[in-house]
Amino acid sequence: SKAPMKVAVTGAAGQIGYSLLFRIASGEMLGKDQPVELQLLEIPDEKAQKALKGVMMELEDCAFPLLAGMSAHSDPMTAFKDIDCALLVGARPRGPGMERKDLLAANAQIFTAQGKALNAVAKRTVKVLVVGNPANTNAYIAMKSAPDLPKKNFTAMLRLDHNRGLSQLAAKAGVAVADIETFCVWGNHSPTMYADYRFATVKGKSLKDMIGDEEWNRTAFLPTVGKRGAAIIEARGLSSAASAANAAIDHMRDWVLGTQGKWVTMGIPSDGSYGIPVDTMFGYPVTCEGGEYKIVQGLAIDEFSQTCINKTLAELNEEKDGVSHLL
Ligand code: NAX
Repeated sequence: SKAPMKVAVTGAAGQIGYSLLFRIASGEMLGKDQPVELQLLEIPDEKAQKALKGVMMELEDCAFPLLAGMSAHSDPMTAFKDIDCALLVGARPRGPGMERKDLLAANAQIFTAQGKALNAVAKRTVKVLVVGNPANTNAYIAMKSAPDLPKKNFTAMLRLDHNRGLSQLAAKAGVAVADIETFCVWGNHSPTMYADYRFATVKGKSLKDMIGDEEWNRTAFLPTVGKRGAAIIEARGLSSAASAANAAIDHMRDWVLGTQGKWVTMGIPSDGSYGIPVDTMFGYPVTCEGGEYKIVQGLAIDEFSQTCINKTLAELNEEKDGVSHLL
């Protein structure tokens, strides 16, 4: 049987953690034949550590055959030791009256420290997924704080936006989600993201043609996907958790196990493709094979798409400027 893979999860006692850990331990992320060891990080706060212990008790009570071990941590230097994968979920939420720049600064502190710890103790091949918001900028900060690790090891989660888009499209066109190919989301995980179905197909037919209604893209589709997080909070009284955990599983599984040619969306450090400045953590259409992602190249960017891409890029640049003095 395979040697266990070590997976670190931060914010492990939070809402997303509660949906995420059980699925990792059951083999849904790394494969049904792949044992895992969970290295769980929470803030040192007594309540958080106690809640983490409770989650670990429940993990024990599932008797998952693939769960080869688990440990609780309050220091990233021990939590990230020798890990193969990191899911950085824990972040500082926006408190009442907190300004955007305070939020950026609080998170910059967390992701600088975690980037340094990854740099010091993680496996050199570690795959890092940042979920905690602002996800793209937090991933950028962690990458910049880990100069000895390859930049390509750092990614941000755009997959929830991708999956939200797929479901809206499937409903509109009256097709199965699984039949939609070559759809993607560009840019920042925020309402400025650009969900792009110009290239999407269903069984070889253009989804755009099937939908017909050109106005729907601007007036319904983009605003619905962009504001979906807020709509969930409005309905549930809590932010997306199970769907976020599901997207994290999808992202990491596809990165590790491959997409068999299928496009997915990942936030990755730009290599300059599509005119995005190098190192900007940007949502791109990618395919994955052999543990590596590759940007889908050569897509035509029309005027409307360029305007949307410019807008989400401007927001990312602004976030980057907001933290540059802290790096
Ligand atoms: P919760 O507040 O339920 O849980 C977060 C947990 O992280 C808490 O238990 C907290 O103690 C812990 N934490 C905070 N700072 C930490 C640190 N420095 N080290 C370790 N643990 C730390 O939030 P939850 O609903 O689980 O959401 C987590 C993050 O995901 C938030 O930042 C949220 O904004 C973000 N999201 C990102 C999404 C994406 O698509 N990229 C979608 C869902 C979600 O909104």
